Amino acid sequence: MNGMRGKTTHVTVALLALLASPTAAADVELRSPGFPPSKVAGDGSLVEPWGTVRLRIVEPPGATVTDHRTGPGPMPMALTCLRAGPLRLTQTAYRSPIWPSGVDVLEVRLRNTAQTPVRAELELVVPAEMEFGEWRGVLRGRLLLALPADLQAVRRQREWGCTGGVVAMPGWAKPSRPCDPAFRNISAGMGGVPITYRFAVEPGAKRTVVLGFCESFHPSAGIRPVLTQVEGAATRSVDPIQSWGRHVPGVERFPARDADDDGRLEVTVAPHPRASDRNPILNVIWIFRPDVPIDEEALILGRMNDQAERYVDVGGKNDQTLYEPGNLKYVFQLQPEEQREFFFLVASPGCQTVPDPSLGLWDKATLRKAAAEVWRDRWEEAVSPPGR
Ligand SMILES: [Ca+2]
Ligand SMILES: [Ca+2]
Repeated sequence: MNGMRGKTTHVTVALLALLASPTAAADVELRSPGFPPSKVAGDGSLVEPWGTVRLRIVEPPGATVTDHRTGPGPMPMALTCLRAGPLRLTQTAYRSPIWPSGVDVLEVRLRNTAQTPVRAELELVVPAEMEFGEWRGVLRGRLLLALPADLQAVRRQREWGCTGGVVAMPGWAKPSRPCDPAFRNISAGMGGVPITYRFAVEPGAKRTVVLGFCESFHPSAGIRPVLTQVEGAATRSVDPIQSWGRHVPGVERFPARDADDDGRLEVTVAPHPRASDRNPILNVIWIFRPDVPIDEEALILGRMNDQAERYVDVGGKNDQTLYEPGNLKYVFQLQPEEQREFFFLVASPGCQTVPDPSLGLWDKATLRKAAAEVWRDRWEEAVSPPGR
Protein backbone atom coordinates (compact mmCIF):
# COMPACT_ATOMS: atom_id res chain seq x y z
CA MET A 1 0.00 0.00 0.00
CA ASN A 2 2.76 2.40 1.00
CA GLY A 3 4.54 1.72 -2.28
CA MET A 4 1.36 2.44 -4.26
CA ARG A 5 0.77 5.70 -2.40
CA GLY A 6 4.36 6.75 -3.02
CA LYS A 7 3.96 6.08 -6.74
CA THR A 8 0.66 8.00 -6.92
CA THR A 9 2.23 10.99 -5.16
CA HIS A 10 5.14 10.87 -7.58
CA VAL A 11 2.81 10.86 -10.58
CA THR A 12 0.71 13.68 -9.05
CA VAL A 13 3.81 15.82 -8.48
CA ALA A 14 4.94 15.23 -12.08
CA LEU A 15 1.47 16.11 -13.35
CA LEU A 16 1.36 19.29 -11.26
CA ALA A 17 4.79 20.27 -12.59
CA LEU A 18 3.50 19.76 -16.13
CA LEU A 19 0.36 21.82 -15.49
CA ALA A 20 2.41 24.63 -13.92
CA SER A 21 4.82 24.68 -16.88
CA PRO A 22 5.01 27.76 -19.14
CA THR A 23 2.99 26.13 -21.95
CA ALA A 24 0.10 25.33 -19.61
CA ALA A 25 0.16 28.90 -18.21
CA ALA A 26 -0.62 30.76 -21.45
CA ASP A 27 -2.91 33.81 -21.39
CA VAL A 28 -6.61 33.07 -21.83
CA GLU A 29 -8.78 35.65 -23.60
CA LEU A 30 -12.19 36.75 -22.33
CA ARG A 31 -14.67 38.50 -24.57
CA SER A 32 -18.22 38.88 -25.84
CA PRO A 33 -18.96 38.70 -29.59
CA GLY A 34 -17.86 41.95 -31.24
CA PHE A 35 -16.13 43.45 -28.17
CA PRO A 36 -12.41 43.82 -27.49
CA PRO A 37 -10.90 41.10 -25.30
CA SER A 38 -9.23 41.19 -21.93
CA LYS A 39 -7.05 38.33 -20.69
CA VAL A 40 -6.22 36.17 -17.72
CA ALA A 41 -2.50 35.55 -17.23
CA GLY A 42 -0.95 32.32 -15.98
CA ASP A 43 -1.05 33.38 -12.31
CA GLY A 44 -4.78 34.17 -12.54
CA SER A 45 -4.28 37.96 -12.99
CA LEU A 46 -7.11 39.62 -14.89
CA VAL A 47 -5.49 42.14 -17.22
CA GLU A 48 -7.60 45.17 -18.25
CA PRO A 49 -6.54 48.31 -20.17
CA TRP A 50 -6.75 50.33 -16.90
CA GLY A 51 -4.79 47.87 -14.74
CA THR A 52 -4.47 44.36 -13.35
CA VAL A 53 -6.53 42.61 -10.68
CA ARG A 54 -5.25 39.49 -8.94
CA LEU A 55 -6.39 37.38 -6.02
CA ARG A 56 -3.41 36.19 -3.97
CA ILE A 57 -3.37 33.59 -1.18
CA VAL A 58 -1.42 35.08 1.73
CA GLU A 59 -2.25 32.33 4.20
CA PRO A 60 -1.74 29.37 4.33
CA PRO A 61 1.75 30.12 2.92
CA GLY A 62 3.38 28.55 -0.13
CA ALA A 63 0.58 29.01 -2.67
CA THR A 64 1.16 27.52 -6.13
CA VAL A 65 -0.82 27.54 -9.37
CA THR A 66 -1.87 23.96 -10.08
CA ASP A 67 -3.90 24.53 -13.23
CA HIS A 68 -4.56 27.31 -15.73
CA ARG A 69 -6.53 26.73 -18.91
CA THR A 70 -9.52 27.57 -21.04
CA GLY A 71 -12.72 26.60 -19.23
CA PRO A 72 -15.63 24.48 -20.54
CA GLY A 73 -17.63 27.43 -21.97
CA PRO A 74 -19.93 27.97 -23.87
CA MET A 75 -18.39 31.45 -23.43
CA PRO A 76 -14.62 32.03 -23.48
CA MET A 77 -13.61 31.21 -19.93
CA ALA A 78 -10.35 31.07 -17.96
CA LEU A 79 -9.98 28.53 -15.20
CA THR A 80 -7.16 28.99 -12.68
CA CYS A 81 -6.59 26.71 -9.68
CA LEU A 82 -4.32 27.46 -6.74
CA ARG A 83 -3.44 25.46 -3.66
CA ALA A 84 -1.87 26.45 -0.37
CA GLY A 85 -1.67 23.75 2.30
CA PRO A 86 -5.19 22.26 2.54
CA LEU A 87 -6.72 25.31 0.83
CA ARG A 88 -7.97 25.10 -2.77
CA LEU A 89 -8.86 28.24 -4.71
CA THR A 90 -10.67 27.84 -8.03
CA GLN A 91 -11.04 31.00 -10.08
CA THR A 92 -13.32 31.15 -13.12
CA ALA A 93 -13.25 34.29 -15.26
CA TYR A 94 -15.49 35.19 -18.21
CA ARG A 95 -17.20 38.16 -19.86
CA SER A 96 -20.88 38.79 -19.10
CA PRO A 97 -22.66 41.19 -21.50
CA ILE A 98 -24.74 42.95 -18.81
CA TRP A 99 -23.56 46.51 -19.37
CA PRO A 100 -23.37 48.25 -22.74
CA SER A 101 -19.93 46.72 -23.24
CA GLY A 102 -20.09 43.92 -20.66
CA VAL A 103 -18.17 43.29 -17.45
CA ASP A 104 -15.62 40.64 -16.63
CA VAL A 105 -16.74 38.28 -13.89
CA LEU A 106 -14.22 36.75 -11.50
CA GLU A 107 -15.84 33.84 -9.67
CA VAL A 108 -13.97 32.40 -6.72
CA ARG A 109 -14.47 29.10 -4.92
CA LEU A 110 -12.49 28.55 -1.77
CA ARG A 111 -12.38 25.14 -0.13
CA ASN A 112 -10.79 23.72 2.97
CA THR A 113 -9.90 20.08 2.15
CA ALA A 114 -8.67 19.34 5.68
CA GLN A 115 -10.49 17.68 8.57
CA THR A 116 -9.46 20.60 10.78
CA PRO A 117 -10.40 24.31 10.61
CA VAL A 118 -8.18 26.54 8.48
CA ARG A 119 -7.58 30.28 8.57
CA ALA A 120 -7.34 31.64 5.04
CA GLU A 121 -6.20 35.12 4.12
CA LEU A 122 -6.60 36.47 0.59
CA GLU A 123 -5.31 39.72 -0.84
CA LEU A 124 -7.04 41.43 -3.73
CA VAL A 125 -4.12 43.04 -5.57
CA VAL A 126 -5.20 46.19 -7.48
CA PRO A 127 -3.52 49.30 -8.95
CA ALA A 128 -1.93 51.28 -6.08
CA GLU A 129 -4.09 54.39 -6.54
CA MET A 130 -7.40 52.50 -6.52
CA GLU A 131 -9.70 53.61 -3.69
CA PHE A 132 -12.52 51.50 -2.32
CA GLY A 133 -15.89 52.49 -0.98
CA GLU A 134 -18.03 49.91 0.79
CA TRP A 135 -18.69 47.99 -2.40
CA ARG A 136 -16.85 49.51 -5.37
CA GLY A 137 -13.33 50.45 -6.37
CA VAL A 138 -12.65 53.84 -7.98
CA LEU A 139 -9.62 54.66 -10.12
CA ARG A 140 -9.19 58.18 -11.55
CA GLY A 141 -12.90 58.93 -11.06
CA ARG A 142 -14.16 55.71 -12.66
CA LEU A 143 -16.04 52.91 -10.84
CA LEU A 144 -14.12 49.90 -12.13
CA LEU A 145 -14.46 47.08 -9.61
CA ALA A 146 -17.47 45.71 -7.68
CA LEU A 147 -16.72 43.73 -4.51
CA PRO A 148 -18.69 40.66 -3.34
CA ALA A 149 -21.81 41.95 -1.56
CA ASP A 150 -21.74 39.12 0.99
CA LEU A 151 -18.10 39.47 2.01
CA GLN A 152 -16.49 42.10 4.27
CA ALA A 153 -12.90 43.12 3.65
CA VAL A 154 -10.71 43.71 6.73
CA ARG A 155 -9.85 47.40 6.58
CA ARG A 156 -8.41 50.09 8.80
CA GLN A 157 -10.48 53.26 9.01
CA ARG A 158 -8.91 56.72 9.06
CA GLU A 159 -10.05 59.34 11.62
CA TRP A 160 -12.60 60.55 9.12
CA GLY A 161 -13.47 60.25 5.46
CA CYS A 162 -15.94 59.35 2.76
CA THR A 163 -16.93 55.69 2.58
CA GLY A 164 -16.43 56.06 -1.18
CA GLY A 165 -18.10 54.95 -4.38
CA VAL A 166 -18.68 58.62 -5.26
CA VAL A 167 -17.13 60.82 -7.94
CA ALA A 168 -15.31 64.08 -7.13
CA MET A 169 -16.12 66.95 -9.49
CA PRO A 170 -13.80 69.88 -8.74
CA GLY A 171 -15.02 73.29 -9.97
CA TRP A 172 -18.50 71.95 -10.76
CA ALA A 173 -20.49 74.61 -8.87
CA LYS A 174 -20.52 78.30 -9.89
CA PRO A 175 -21.50 80.24 -6.75
CA SER A 176 -23.17 83.55 -7.64
CA ARG A 177 -22.04 85.33 -4.44
CA PRO A 178 -18.87 85.50 -2.33
CA CYS A 179 -18.46 82.30 -0.33
CA ASP A 180 -16.00 79.73 0.97
CA PRO A 181 -14.11 78.19 -1.98
CA ALA A 182 -15.16 74.70 -0.82
CA PHE A 183 -18.62 75.32 -2.31
CA ARG A 184 -17.14 75.08 -5.82
CA ASN A 185 -16.07 71.43 -5.57
CA ILE A 186 -18.61 68.65 -5.13
CA SER A 187 -18.88 64.91 -4.90
CA ALA A 188 -21.73 63.17 -6.71
CA GLY A 189 -23.20 59.74 -5.99
CA MET A 190 -23.61 58.70 -9.63
CA GLY A 191 -26.32 56.10 -10.16
CA GLY A 192 -28.03 56.85 -6.83
CA VAL A 193 -25.07 56.01 -4.58
CA PRO A 194 -25.46 57.73 -1.18
CA ILE A 195 -22.61 60.06 -0.16
CA THR A 196 -21.55 58.88 3.31
CA TYR A 197 -18.89 60.25 5.67
CA ARG A 198 -17.82 59.00 9.08
CA PHE A 199 -16.04 61.10 11.71
CA ALA A 200 -14.34 59.76 14.83
CA VAL A 201 -15.83 61.25 18.04
CA GLU A 202 -15.98 60.14 21.68
CA PRO A 203 -18.68 57.41 21.92
CA GLY A 204 -22.11 59.01 22.36
CA ALA A 205 -20.74 62.54 21.68
CA LYS A 206 -22.85 65.47 20.46
CA ARG A 207 -21.81 67.78 17.65
CA THR A 208 -23.29 70.42 15.38
CA VAL A 209 -23.04 69.24 11.77
CA VAL A 210 -23.48 71.81 8.99
CA LEU A 211 -23.83 70.74 5.35
CA GLY A 212 -23.15 73.22 2.55
CA PHE A 213 -24.90 72.96 -0.84
CA CYS A 214 -24.78 74.87 -4.12
CA GLU A 215 -26.74 73.46 -7.10
CA SER A 216 -25.39 74.69 -10.43
CA PHE A 217 -26.99 72.30 -12.92
CA HIS A 218 -30.78 72.19 -12.56
CA PRO A 219 -32.72 75.43 -13.13
CA SER A 220 -35.75 74.66 -10.96
CA ALA A 221 -36.82 73.12 -7.66
CA GLY A 222 -38.03 69.53 -7.32
CA ILE A 223 -35.53 67.91 -9.70
CA ARG A 224 -32.69 67.06 -7.31
CA PRO A 225 -33.88 67.22 -3.71
CA VAL A 226 -31.72 65.06 -1.40
CA LEU A 227 -32.30 63.25 1.88
CA THR A 228 -29.87 64.23 4.61
CA GLN A 229 -29.32 61.59 7.30
CA VAL A 230 -27.14 62.95 10.08
CA GLU A 231 -26.71 60.50 12.97
CA GLY A 232 -28.79 61.49 15.99
CA ALA A 233 -30.84 64.09 14.05
CA ALA A 234 -34.14 63.64 12.21
CA THR A 235 -33.86 62.81 8.49
CA ARG A 236 -34.51 65.96 6.49
CA SER A 237 -35.09 66.59 2.80
CA VAL A 238 -33.11 69.45 1.29
CA ASP A 239 -33.81 71.07 -2.08
CA PRO A 240 -31.04 73.64 -2.64
CA ILE A 241 -32.89 75.34 -5.53
CA GLN A 242 -36.08 75.74 -3.49
CA SER A 243 -34.20 76.91 -0.38
CA TRP A 244 -31.63 79.28 -1.91
CA GLY A 245 -31.85 79.22 -5.73
CA ARG A 246 -29.58 78.17 -8.56
CA HIS A 247 -25.85 78.87 -8.03
CA VAL A 248 -26.61 80.18 -4.52
CA PRO A 249 -24.59 78.62 -1.67
CA GLY A 250 -26.60 77.64 1.39
CA VAL A 251 -26.22 75.66 4.62
CA GLU A 252 -28.32 73.24 6.68
CA ARG A 253 -27.59 72.75 10.37
CA PHE A 254 -28.14 69.50 12.34
CA PRO A 255 -27.91 68.61 16.07
CA ALA A 256 -25.89 65.39 15.72
CA ARG A 257 -25.15 62.65 18.24
CA ASP A 258 -23.30 59.34 18.03
CA ALA A 259 -26.59 57.53 18.64
CA ASP A 260 -25.19 53.98 18.45
CA ASP A 261 -22.15 54.76 20.67
CA ASP A 262 -19.67 53.32 18.16
CA GLY A 263 -17.39 56.38 18.30
CA ARG A 264 -18.27 57.37 14.74
CA LEU A 265 -20.63 60.11 13.61
CA GLU A 266 -22.23 59.14 10.31
CA VAL A 267 -23.41 61.73 7.79
CA THR A 268 -25.22 60.65 4.61
CA VAL A 269 -26.68 62.55 1.68
CA ALA A 270 -28.90 60.16 -0.30
CA PRO A 271 -31.18 60.55 -3.33
CA HIS A 272 -34.71 61.66 -2.41
CA PRO A 273 -37.29 59.01 -3.40
CA ARG A 274 -39.17 61.61 -5.49
CA ALA A 275 -36.11 63.14 -7.16
CA SER A 276 -35.95 62.77 -10.95
CA ASP A 277 -32.17 63.31 -10.80
CA ARG A 278 -31.07 60.57 -8.43
CA ASN A 279 -27.39 61.49 -8.28
CA PRO A 280 -27.04 63.18 -4.87
CA ILE A 281 -24.47 65.97 -4.50
CA LEU A 282 -22.69 67.57 -1.53
CA ASN A 283 -20.37 70.61 -1.39
CA VAL A 284 -19.12 71.18 2.18
CA ILE A 285 -19.21 69.62 5.67
CA TRP A 286 -18.41 71.44 8.92
CA ILE A 287 -18.39 69.70 12.32
CA PHE A 288 -18.49 71.91 15.44
CA ARG A 289 -18.48 71.24 19.16
CA PRO A 290 -22.09 71.67 20.33
CA ASP A 291 -21.27 74.82 22.38
CA VAL A 292 -19.91 76.79 19.39
CA PRO A 293 -22.50 79.40 18.28
CA ILE A 294 -23.06 79.28 14.52
CA ASP A 295 -23.32 82.48 12.46
CA GLU A 296 -24.54 81.10 9.12
CA GLU A 297 -23.53 84.16 7.08
CA ALA A 298 -19.99 84.06 8.50
CA LEU A 299 -19.93 80.29 7.90
CA ILE A 300 -20.89 80.64 4.21
CA LEU A 301 -18.15 83.26 3.79
CA GLY A 302 -15.62 80.77 5.18
CA ARG A 303 -14.96 82.78 8.35
CA MET A 304 -15.72 79.99 10.81
CA ASN A 305 -13.47 77.30 9.35
CA ASP A 306 -10.85 77.68 12.09
CA GLN A 307 -13.50 77.17 14.79
CA ALA A 308 -14.65 73.90 13.22
CA GLU A 309 -13.42 70.55 14.52
CA ARG A 310 -13.61 69.30 10.91
CA TYR A 311 -13.94 71.32 7.74
CA VAL A 312 -14.28 69.17 4.61
CA ASP A 313 -14.12 70.60 1.09
CA VAL A 314 -16.15 67.69 -0.33
CA GLY A 315 -14.73 66.77 -3.76
CA GLY A 316 -11.85 69.22 -3.16
CA LYS A 317 -8.26 69.18 -1.97
CA ASN A 318 -8.66 68.32 1.74
CA ASP A 319 -11.18 65.54 1.09
CA GLN A 320 -10.24 61.90 1.76
CA THR A 321 -11.68 58.40 1.76
CA LEU A 322 -12.35 56.60 5.04
CA TYR A 323 -10.20 53.67 3.96
CA GLU A 324 -6.57 53.65 2.85
CA PRO A 325 -6.23 53.13 -0.92
CA GLY A 326 -4.73 49.96 -2.38
CA ASN A 327 -5.06 46.21 -1.89
CA LEU A 328 -7.86 44.63 0.12
CA LYS A 329 -7.56 41.87 2.70
CA TYR A 330 -10.14 39.10 3.21
CA VAL A 331 -9.96 36.68 6.13
CA PHE A 332 -11.88 33.38 6.36
CA GLN A 333 -12.19 30.83 9.16
CA LEU A 334 -13.04 27.72 7.17
CA GLN A 335 -14.45 24.70 8.96
CA PRO A 336 -13.44 21.14 7.88
CA GLU A 337 -14.36 20.72 4.18
CA GLU A 338 -16.18 24.06 4.18
CA GLN A 339 -16.52 25.83 0.86
CA ARG A 340 -17.18 29.55 0.16
CA GLU A 341 -18.15 31.12 -3.15
CA PHE A 342 -18.21 34.78 -4.18
CA PHE A 343 -17.53 36.95 -7.22
CA PHE A 344 -16.04 40.26 -8.31
CA LEU A 345 -17.20 42.36 -11.29
CA VAL A 346 -14.38 44.02 -13.17
CA ALA A 347 -14.71 46.75 -15.84
CA SER A 348 -13.76 45.34 -19.25
CA PRO A 349 -12.38 47.43 -22.16
CA GLY A 350 -14.82 50.26 -22.93
CA CYS A 351 -16.91 49.67 -19.77
CA GLN A 352 -17.42 53.02 -18.03
CA THR A 353 -18.84 51.81 -14.71
CA VAL A 354 -19.70 48.57 -12.90
CA PRO A 355 -23.07 48.04 -11.16
CA ASP A 356 -23.41 48.47 -7.39
CA PRO A 357 -23.41 44.91 -5.94
CA SER A 358 -25.35 46.02 -2.83
CA LEU A 359 -28.38 46.59 -5.08
CA GLY A 360 -28.44 42.82 -5.74
CA LEU A 361 -29.18 43.22 -9.47
CA TRP A 362 -26.99 40.27 -10.52
CA ASP A 363 -26.01 36.93 -9.09
CA LYS A 364 -23.77 34.13 -10.33
CA ALA A 365 -26.59 32.35 -12.18
CA THR A 366 -27.91 35.43 -14.04
CA LEU A 367 -24.39 36.58 -14.98
CA ARG A 368 -23.55 33.14 -16.40
CA LYS A 369 -26.89 32.90 -18.21
CA ALA A 370 -26.37 36.30 -19.89
CA ALA A 371 -22.88 35.23 -21.00
CA ALA A 372 -23.95 31.81 -22.28
CA GLU A 373 -26.89 33.25 -24.25
CA VAL A 374 -24.84 35.57 -26.47
CA TRP A 375 -22.51 32.72 -27.40
CA ARG A 376 -25.29 30.22 -28.00
CA ASP A 377 -27.10 32.69 -30.31
CA ARG A 378 -23.89 33.21 -32.20
CA TRP A 379 -23.34 29.49 -32.57
CA GLU A 380 -26.91 29.04 -33.93
CA GLU A 381 -26.25 31.85 -36.43
CA ALA A 382 -23.08 30.13 -37.58
CA VAL A 383 -24.72 26.71 -38.17
CA SER A 384 -28.08 27.84 -39.62
CA PRO A 385 -28.22 27.60 -43.44
CA PRO A 386 -27.60 30.91 -45.25
CA GLY A 387 -30.22 32.78 -47.33
CA ARG A 388 -33.29 31.75 -45.32
CA1 LIG B 1 -22.21 56.16 15.33
CA1 LIG C 1 -16.46 71.06 -1.77
